Amino acid sequence: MNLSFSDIQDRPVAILGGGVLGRRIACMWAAGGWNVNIRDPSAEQRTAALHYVENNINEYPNITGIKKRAGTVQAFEKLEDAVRNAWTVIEAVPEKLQLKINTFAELEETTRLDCLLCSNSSSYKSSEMLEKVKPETCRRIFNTHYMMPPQSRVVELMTDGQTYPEIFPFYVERLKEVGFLPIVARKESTGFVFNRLWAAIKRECLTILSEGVSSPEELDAVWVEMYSGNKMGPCEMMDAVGLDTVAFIEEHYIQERGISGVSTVDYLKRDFLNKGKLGAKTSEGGLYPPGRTTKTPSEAQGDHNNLHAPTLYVLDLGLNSPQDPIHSGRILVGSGAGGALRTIVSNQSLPDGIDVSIKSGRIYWTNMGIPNANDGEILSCKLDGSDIRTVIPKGSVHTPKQLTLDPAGTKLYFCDREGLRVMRCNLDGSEHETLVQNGDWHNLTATQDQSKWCVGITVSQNEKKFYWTQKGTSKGGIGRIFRANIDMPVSKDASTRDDIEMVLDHLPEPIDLEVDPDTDTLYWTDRGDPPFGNTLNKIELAKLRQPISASNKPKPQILARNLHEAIGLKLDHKNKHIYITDLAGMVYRINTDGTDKKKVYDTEFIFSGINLSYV
Ligand SMILES: *[C@@H]1O[C@H](CO)[C@@H](O)[C@H](O)[C@H]1NC(C)=O
Ligand SMILES: *[C@@H]1O[C@H](CO)[C@@H](O)[C@H](O)[C@H]1NC(C)=O
Ligand SMILES: *[C@@H]1O[C@H](CO)[C@@H](O)[C@H](O)[C@H]1NC(C)=O
Ligand SMILES: *[C@@H]1O[C@H](CO)[C@@H](O)[C@H](O)[C@H]1NC(C)=O
Ligand SMILES: CC(=O)N[C@H]1CO[C@H](CO)[C@@H](O)[C@@H]1O
Repeated sequence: MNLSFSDIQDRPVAILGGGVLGRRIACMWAAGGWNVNIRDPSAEQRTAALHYVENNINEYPNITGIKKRAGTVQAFEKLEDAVRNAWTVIEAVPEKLQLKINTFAELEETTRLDCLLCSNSSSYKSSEMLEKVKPETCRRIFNTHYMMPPQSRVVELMTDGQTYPEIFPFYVERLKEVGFLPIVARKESTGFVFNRLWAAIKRECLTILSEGVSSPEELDAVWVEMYSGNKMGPCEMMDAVGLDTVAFIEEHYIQERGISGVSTVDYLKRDFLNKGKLGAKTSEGGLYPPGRTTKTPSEAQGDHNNLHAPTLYVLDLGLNSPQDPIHSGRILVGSGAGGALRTIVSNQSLPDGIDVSIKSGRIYWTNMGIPNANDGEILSCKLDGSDIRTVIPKGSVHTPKQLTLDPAGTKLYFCDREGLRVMRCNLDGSEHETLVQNGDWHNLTATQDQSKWCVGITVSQNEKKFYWTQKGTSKGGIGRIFRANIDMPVSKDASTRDDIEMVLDHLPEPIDLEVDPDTDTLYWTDRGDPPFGNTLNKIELAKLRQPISASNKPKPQILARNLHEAIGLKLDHKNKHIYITDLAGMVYRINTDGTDKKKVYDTEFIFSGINLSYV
């Protein structure tokens, strides 16, 4: 079927029945910009419907958030007058099957051939109303079951078994445009979606009452406490709780009642548990894809949301402190779901890179110190911020930047910007060694050459390599990413090693890096100028293992734009999110595929590094 907006945009929506629901449906469509024809045989109902619209239509946009120039609403006695030129007819006549059958026969005669014919019936499938219509007409008939707009805006759509499938996405769009929340039943089903769910709830309530287990008052009190205002549906809730637990609980009912587990436990095992999909606690997801139950502050949050949100550790450079911008850096602890940011360490001198090891129970970070002085240091503390210890003392590192634990959790790798080098050491600072040396930092000319400044670092255990950025001048377009082997080549040192490969060049200004071993992908932030800078980028490592030539230059993919001096990034493997910090005091979260960029924190801080844990 050929569906196009331009064919319908000047045609009315027709509603058969101007009762309590019919007039609300009319008001929704009209407030959404459509001209609406109501048909009701009763003159009194017609007057009442129009009066309702007149009194209420201006309030609809406040509730739906849809601000459009309202269409007109007219009421007709004769069906033919109301539907003649309509692009859709919504039948809301009394719930008597024979009446519905006759209505569709009449609509076949009176509507245009492309008019979409909808039944509001909730107790009959539209396939039961097709007795008197031709086969072609059956293909443009379907159910649209409205709840109670404008407060309850759900509309359930369902095929009559023969409906053209392309009608559904088209109709869903039209419904969304006027503020409805459409859902489509994928096949015919008595009770659609909501009423089946509701039936199960009613069934269990009655069973509880019939067994004398509880009273209506207590049952309702528990429901109100658990669900009213709890912005979480039962499917999200099951994911949050864990599908293994849900199956375990249902198993008890199966044993005790002798009921079948085919569509509950067997279904969960076959489609989810056997595939490692245990819900929000696994990176495989559950009923929903991973990350779904972890919400950002702008989203409605229920009691069971965010059970699997990561704990975030972010560094504030402290530059906004009027008293002492150089010694006011801090470590803040927050959550992937937003909320309070707690300071656990303060008075640091320009902290830049952070890593957390739950295994060793400590946080490690770099303090750059005064950028042109040889006074950087690396410190560690317990997870609560206490017991601050020196890992690398002042004088042994010039201006340390991003810092990362290797995946085994035994070595700290870090870049030293004005020190022109990449270094590593054990967690207690022992075996401190230089891995890459780009020049002599004692030489002022050399140390001011920004193309030699090492900034971001990540370890790729699978490849036995580490990657680092050399950002180049500010917004200079001469940023590069390099890699070298974790093991130093025999009889070489940091200045003479011959295994260094440049894998990407001419980047705006790349900063922090992270390798995802699961997807063999390299991610990095870039604080250069748009369109390619101030972005989050990724590239498949496989592309960097092929021979690179002028004609075969690997091209990064931009996942997020419009950051404000992007610095830190951190992959959340469990939720399949990436967190990004920037100097404008923002923490953003996006999906690993680049969709759904959301703000988690919007602060007055100046953020550099970030790390996370699941505690
Ligand atoms: C549409 O369906 C609802 C739910 O079954 C029902 O309450 C309502 O009366 C129907 N609409 C109209 C206008 O008849
Ligand atoms: C709804 O919005 C209209 C137009 O902006 C305004 O005049 C009216 O006061 C609002 N009503 C309520 C209840 O906020
Ligand atoms: C941080 O420094 C300020 C000013 O020097 C001082 O008042 C404060 O006690 C220090 N805080 C900590 C936790 O050391
Ligand atoms: C300092 O570094 C510059 C640039 O790398 C070099 O040309 C110069 O020879 C160096 N000076 C000394 C004294 O080594
Ligand atoms: C850079 C990085 O990923 N560092 C660490 C962040 O925290 C997690 C969880 O504690 C560690 O596994 C990472 O190595």
